[in-house]
Amino acid sequence: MASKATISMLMVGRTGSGKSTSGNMILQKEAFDTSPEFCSITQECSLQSDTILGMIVQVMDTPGLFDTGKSHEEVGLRIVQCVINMHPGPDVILYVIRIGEKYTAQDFAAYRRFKMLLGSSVTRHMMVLFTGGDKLRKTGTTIEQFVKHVPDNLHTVLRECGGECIVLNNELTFANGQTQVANLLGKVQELRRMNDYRPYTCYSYGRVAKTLEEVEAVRREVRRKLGEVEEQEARATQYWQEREAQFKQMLDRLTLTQGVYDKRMTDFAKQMEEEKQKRLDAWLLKKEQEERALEARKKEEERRLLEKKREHDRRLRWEREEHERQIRNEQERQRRIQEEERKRQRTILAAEAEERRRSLAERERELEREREAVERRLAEEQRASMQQTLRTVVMVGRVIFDVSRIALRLMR
Ligand SMILES: Nc1nc2c(ncn2[C@@H]2O[C@H](COP(=O)(O)OP(=O)(O)OP(=O)(O)O)[C@@H](O)[C@H]2O)c(=O)[nH]1
Ligand SMILES: [Mg+2]
Repeated sequence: MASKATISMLMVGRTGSGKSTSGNMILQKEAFDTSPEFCSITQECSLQSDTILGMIVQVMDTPGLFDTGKSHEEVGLRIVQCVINMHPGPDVILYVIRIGEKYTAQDFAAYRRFKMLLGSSVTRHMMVLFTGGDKLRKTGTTIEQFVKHVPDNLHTVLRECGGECIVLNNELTFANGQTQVANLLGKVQELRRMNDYRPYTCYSYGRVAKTLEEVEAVRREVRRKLGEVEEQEARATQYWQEREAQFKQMLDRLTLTQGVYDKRMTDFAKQMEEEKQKRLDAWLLKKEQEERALEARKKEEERRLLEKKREHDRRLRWEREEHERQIRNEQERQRRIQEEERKRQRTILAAEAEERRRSLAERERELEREREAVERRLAEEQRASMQQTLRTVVMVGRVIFDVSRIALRLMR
């Protein structure tokens, strides 16, 4: 669902009705090119936006509705593409009608074609926007008084578009027109609220046509729908003409007076018009029901797809969690293996250290033994040398003694 703070509007209506000028008034700037009176200027759809009264307002301007030099199919295709380009769709479609210009049968036919192209449910998002509010002011007429005197077909349009309408005086400056823009935005917001803030979505044409084949598919659908409307209108006209001819024949046969004939003719024409309208209404109602059914089917399909997607997401989430759990388990297992490996390494190192310590102690003991053996040998050698010295001293003493004794003897 689009943001409540963003409003997207689609302007449609006959050439010169004031779509671009109204778009400029709404956006409070010269966003779109406007045309001099009765000259078709807007050839392509164009989207402009700005922040107005704290809301982001997007306005899509369109070429004149089925009344320019272009073929109905071309204009229809452009409008349909405009709508599908406004993904997810416009919140409101402003059907612009100029006050002071006759609302003709062609205008009504164009409105019906538009409805047929986009589906009858489009009227739930449509509002009539009357331009030329300055004319009402000049004549001192209120919009309610004006609406009372519009032709029947325009009454039908107003009824189908919810009975609410908006008036703009585009002769005002942007600054002076702020109040009427605020009023317009208020009514648009009210309509959005009634539609639960859901924009109009063009189910029949699917997503935005990008490739030539997709554009061609949209064109075919537009052609088919326009063909249906034209066929229906032709059938209605033919039926009416036949009935009129029958009636004329009947009247001829009855040879009624001119006055009675005229009155009956007028009544009959009115009756025929009503009947034609009724048949068209019934046909449109049937189409509307078909559209609704199609829309409901599409919604159901969307809901099913959404459900499937949710299910898929749930499964993915579960699989991801499962995968993460497995990763965690694997990490835990690795950690344990590493821990055990570290322990094993520590035990091996400790055993090696103990072994080395033992061999060092052994070596120390050996050295100690060797040292003691050396000391013993040294001590023995020392003793032997001392004994030798003593023997030598004794011998020398004896020699001295013997010499002394000999010397004494000699002296005696
Ligand atoms: N007096 C008066 N003139 C208006 C008003 N709104 C629009 N116009 C005039 O109507 C003429 C046509 O207006 P545009 O906005 O170009 O009409 P359009 O519907 O965009 O026409 P296309 O682009 O040809 O389809 C311009 O000269 C406008 O000045 C209004 O409220 N009052
Ligand atoms: Mg224009």
